[in-house]
Amino acid sequence: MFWQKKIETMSRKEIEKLQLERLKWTVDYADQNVEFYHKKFKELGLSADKIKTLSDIQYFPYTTKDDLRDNYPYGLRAAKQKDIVRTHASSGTTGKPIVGLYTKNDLDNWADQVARLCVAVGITKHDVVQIAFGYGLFTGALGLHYGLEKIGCDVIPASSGNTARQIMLMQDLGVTALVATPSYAMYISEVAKDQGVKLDKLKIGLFGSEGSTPEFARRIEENFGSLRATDNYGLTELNGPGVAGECSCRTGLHFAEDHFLPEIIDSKTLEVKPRGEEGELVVTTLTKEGQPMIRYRTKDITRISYEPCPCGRTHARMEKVKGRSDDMLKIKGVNVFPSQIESVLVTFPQIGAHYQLIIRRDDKCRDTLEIKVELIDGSLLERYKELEDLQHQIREKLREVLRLDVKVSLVQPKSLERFEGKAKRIVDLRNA
Ligand code: DLL
Repeated sequence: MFWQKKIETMSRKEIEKLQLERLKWTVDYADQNVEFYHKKFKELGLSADKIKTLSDIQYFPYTTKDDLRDNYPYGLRAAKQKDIVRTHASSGTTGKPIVGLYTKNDLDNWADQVARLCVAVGITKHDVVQIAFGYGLFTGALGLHYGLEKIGCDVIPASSGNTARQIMLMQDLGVTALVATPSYAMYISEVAKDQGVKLDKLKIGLFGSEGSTPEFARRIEENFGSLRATDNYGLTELNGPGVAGECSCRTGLHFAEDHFLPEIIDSKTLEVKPRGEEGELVVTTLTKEGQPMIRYRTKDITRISYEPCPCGRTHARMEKVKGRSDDMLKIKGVNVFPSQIESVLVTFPQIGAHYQLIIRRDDKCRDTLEIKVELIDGSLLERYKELEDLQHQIREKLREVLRLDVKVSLVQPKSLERFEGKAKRIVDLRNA
């Protein structure tokens, strides 16, 4: 089943022709409308008419999350403010988010990109789909919502949390597909299992926004019974979900190549890697009007295959994301940067500068974060009331900044490991 069969099954030659046209348009549009790009291109003597083939994009400079942050909120906006019809945002290291800006055309294209990947895994207008992503600035919920609505599904905007109610709705409303992060889907499935509730009407899981191994996905499937877990990928900087998604073959995520031009680079040398090699995904938008991105460095590690897929789709397939080249953590769907944690910890004079972040997966398969931090005065460990108060204050402040509940453990002075080179503060015990 296809959403836009003609586009999804174009020959490689046709795809590349379309990409080249759109690439020239995007570069020219960014040059004309975004001072940030205009300045950079001018310095390097670059312009759209220098682009003769797709690989000429490699001469253009990268765009990074820092560029978005430094130009927050509107420095990379290309459309006029009166033409922006939606703004989303995702958290960043400094507390300032990065924003996603959409024109009416962007929203239409976005809904098509999402509809396409949902249809590719078998969603039809007869499906009843529960969205268990948090509605708000996050792109996940509204992104999936409008794509699914465009297909004609019955969309239930349940939002995240209140797991007992999620399960009740699924039973009562005959839900056939679930949108969630893989970890939340796992949690829902465990609770349902504990309650002895059978959710066997559920046939498709549209999971994304964080990585999950195929083994993890299989466990979700076992718990639910009849559900097939599928993976889709995207980021706020590139609309949100809809950049790539699995088809029913589940042998990679088809990249929406008519809207996005992918490259794989070496994160250290910044050189473009040969086709098929693993590296950091870099993406140039091809149709985006609100905030076009030229060679955006996603920091996500993957590889891209141009081999034909048995499903008949010709768009390249991206391997499941292996990890990030930077150290952003994603806990219960929330992006957490170590530097955000550090910025909170340093405001407490009672604690030292050394800390450790321990990530575990609890028995309900949710990721948890423990922050170990050293006390300046070890005798506080014997003064329980004071110790508890301090722990509570730190936790509250972290909750405010991260919007996440974390465990704080105050430990003896000088008890944490020291490093001579780069500190390794993250201890990931999820696969231990
Ligand atoms: O997570 C967009 C999204 C929402 C995608 C819902 C799919 C479903 P951000 O919050 O900006 O946007 O986070 C983007 O999350 O750079 C990846 O590191 C990670 N990520 C997103 N999808 C996947 C996935 C949304 N399927 C960052 N597998 C990205 C692994 C993913 N990582």
